[in-house]
Amino acid sequence: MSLPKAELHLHIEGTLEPELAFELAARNGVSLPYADTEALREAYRFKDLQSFLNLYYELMAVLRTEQDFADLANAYLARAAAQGVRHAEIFFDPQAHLVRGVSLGTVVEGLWRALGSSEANHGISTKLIMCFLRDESADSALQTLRAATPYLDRITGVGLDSAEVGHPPVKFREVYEAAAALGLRRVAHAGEEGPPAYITEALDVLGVERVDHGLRCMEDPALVERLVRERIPLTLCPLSNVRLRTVDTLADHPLPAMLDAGLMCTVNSDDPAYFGGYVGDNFAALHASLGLTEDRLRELARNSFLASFLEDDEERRAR
Ligand code: ES4
Ligand code: ZN
Repeated sequence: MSLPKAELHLHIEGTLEPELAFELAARNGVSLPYADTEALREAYRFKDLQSFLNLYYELMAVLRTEQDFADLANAYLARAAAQGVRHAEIFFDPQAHLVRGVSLGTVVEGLWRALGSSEANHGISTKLIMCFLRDESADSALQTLRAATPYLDRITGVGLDSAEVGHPPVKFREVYEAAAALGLRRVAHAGEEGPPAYITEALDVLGVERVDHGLRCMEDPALVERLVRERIPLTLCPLSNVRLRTVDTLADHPLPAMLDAGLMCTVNSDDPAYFGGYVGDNFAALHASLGLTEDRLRELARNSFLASFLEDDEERRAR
């Protein structure tokens, strides 16, 4: 699917393909507990979000240097370009690297080596969104925000990810207030595995402009009505939902019902190396399994630019 589109929900660490993981492991003298890429791919059968996160954090051990992060981002951008992505708002998880002794500077400078030349090399404009791990403390998130001070010119916004249930948005009220005061845009994962109340809380307490996933809003008609009225974009990730067993099959995905309800939906890949495809693959799967028409797919692609953090002039150029 090469419709021009923006990708708004993409964890850069989730673009680590098995081949690159082994290449970086060799380069950095890191040993992986898998014999080869085949054996690693065998581990990609997840029963829920946590079983995925365990592997996601484990494989990050191979990411050590600026060049590793640059190579990771370049590989993503090349694949995304081939699937029609013209703009990407890219999540990264600094705390997952800080605990391994990899500094925020290494991560941001490394990613920037690729992002800084992305328009020229791949025809993709980019923005960076720094995520806090919600299963870590609020204090750790605040320290991470402080550590990002030297890099704020390269960071557009903040997000909230990792294990959702038991870690409600309100836990991060203070850090989101601080982020807003710094002029950062705000998003958060909510309603992926967590209840609709987490979506409401992300809007009311964290002041998010966009909800990542938001799938479970469909359990609360009053919330759906609000999201429609306020035109809050949702960054849906259909193949991710299937792989993490949030929906049984793609044919059961509520996306058509969500569009019918008037929700501002976008389609994204989340962690494409783990979930069976990049954003164009998600579009193609929606067409194949849910019979979404060309018009609907075009609407989704258009929404992705409208829901982006691009300024009007940037958006015109990207489209
Ligand atoms: C994630 Cl699918 C998903 N959900 C929550 N946190 C994440 N981090 C990376 N992928
Ligand atoms: Zn995600």
